[in-house]
Amino acid sequence: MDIFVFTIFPEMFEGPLNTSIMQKARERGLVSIQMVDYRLYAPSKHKNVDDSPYGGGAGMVIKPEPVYYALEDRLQGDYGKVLLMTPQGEKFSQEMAKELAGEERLSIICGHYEGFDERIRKLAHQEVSIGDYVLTGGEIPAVVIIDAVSRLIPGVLGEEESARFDSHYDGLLEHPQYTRPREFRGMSVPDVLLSGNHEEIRRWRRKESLRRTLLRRPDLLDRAKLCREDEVLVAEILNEERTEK
Ligand code: 6GU
Repeated sequence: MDIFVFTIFPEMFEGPLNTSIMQKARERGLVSIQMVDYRLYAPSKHKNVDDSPYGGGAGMVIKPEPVYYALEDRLQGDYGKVLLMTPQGEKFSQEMAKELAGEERLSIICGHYEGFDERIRKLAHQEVSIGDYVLTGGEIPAVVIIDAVSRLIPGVLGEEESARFDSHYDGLLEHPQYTRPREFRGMSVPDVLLSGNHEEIRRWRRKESLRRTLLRRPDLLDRAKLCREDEVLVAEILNEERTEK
């Protein structure tokens, strides 16, 4: 996949996209990511990318020319899927990440501090937000999207890791995990995990996954597909949680 990021702060991408799994994915040629500083395309000699709003008022607005010129110059007519990062966009989700992972090229436009001139929106196929809070710019949201999409590209995660997520991402939260030591500061690993009984371990994990989801994210449980065994486990959990209190 080819990703182009249009930003006036390309340095904000350096750490996250040159570390760990993202770095490996880029080195292996599974994802190509290019940052384009659209300030270089500003028409004035002072290279300003923003200006005050027509009609007056506080704040600044990102001018259309730098963004249009940057995309025209760097994308050579192949824009791919164009995303505009804005708190007014559609909320990013795992489902959206899956859709975007099927694209050959993504072009991501980021603003900073200020709003976009409305004509910039015409370039975008989709406006995207990462959640209901306000950040200083679209750069961190763009990193979030690039990370979430890249790990779905075949080969980016190891075989084992992707299989783990495939089987686990059925809309439930993960069950508790333990590693050595068996006891630490009076906190011990549940006996069932040391039993060697694979069927019991599977059932325990499923149950604790359901318990965590029920207690922390009941909204997810409404959408998850539960089998007959799950319904039995949920009934057990509700009993246990009732008698706990
Ligand atoms: Cl995409 N941009 C900004 N500035 N704030 C946000 C956001 C985007 N998504 C959530 N908050």
